[in-house]
Amino acid sequence: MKDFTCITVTTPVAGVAAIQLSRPKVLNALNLQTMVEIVEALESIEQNNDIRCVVLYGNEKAFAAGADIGEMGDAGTIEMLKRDQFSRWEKIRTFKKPIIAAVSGFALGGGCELAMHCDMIIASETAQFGQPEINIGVMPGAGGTQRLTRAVGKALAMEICLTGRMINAQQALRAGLVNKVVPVQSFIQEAIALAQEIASKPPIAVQLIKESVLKSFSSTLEGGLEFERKNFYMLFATEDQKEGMHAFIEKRTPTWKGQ
Ligand code: DAK
Repeated sequence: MKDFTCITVTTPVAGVAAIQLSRPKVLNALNLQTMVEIVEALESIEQNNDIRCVVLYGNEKAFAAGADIGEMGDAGTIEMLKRDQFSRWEKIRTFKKPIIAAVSGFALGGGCELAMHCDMIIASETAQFGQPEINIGVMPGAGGTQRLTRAVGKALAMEICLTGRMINAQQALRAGLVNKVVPVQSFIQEAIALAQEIASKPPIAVQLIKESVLKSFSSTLEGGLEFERKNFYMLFATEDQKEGMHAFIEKRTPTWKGQ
């Protein structure tokens, strides 16, 4: 993996790529370069069959405190449109392999939205989530009003977006925004362990499960059930389905080929 300036990409264990946001001086504020690099890293990971799951994290103090305000303060509508930020976020949304956000400290604005683009969130005890855009005269622009509402419900989403207040890790857990709250010392390891577990599963089934769960956000129940059913039948064309079922019957551990 090439060297980046705003992120660091490693392979902490086989099958797992870890992307660390590395602009600690500005609490990992998401400037344009960071977004470009995240997309570039994900595109490369998507092509790499050895990587099956991704962990995205910042540091203890901040996952990301939002889009880089310094880059936006004087921008006009046309300039914002030309930056084509939405297509970058879109590429994260359509990434095929599971992504787990490991969040400690601030996940605010675009940072909270980035965490919500991920498929699961492991939070440290110090994690704080919020959409404080209201305090700087704007509003969430990368899915905050939509994904947060789906995750935590209308009442809490309204409160978070309209007041700019943050919620802590335990509140986020109760609200269903995060999967688990763990000590600060272990939030990255916990996320990597979860990613490693997923990386050990049959990859085509993993991909279709991710697509099917995400489909539930954009389809009717009927449409989603049909999508799920077709994906289910499709898996019977894979060698991994034969291997998985035969291994069960033969009482042995399956070996997945991703085919
Ligand atoms: N941008 C730039 N710099 C930031 C920053 C940010 N979002 N957040 C923090 N920093 C910088 C601070 O300016 C400070 O820099 P120095 O003064 O040391 O040079 C350094 O990080 C440390 O911050 P503080 O000194 O403020 O640290 P504190 O612990 O006192 O406070 C804080 C932490 C997180 C409460 C505070 O920094 C804060 O309120 N930060 C701003 C949070 C915020 O408003 N976030 C939302 C930004 S708007 C889009 C999609 C999405 C978006 C935009 C477009 N498209 C698809 C087009 C998203 C927009 C946003 O996220």
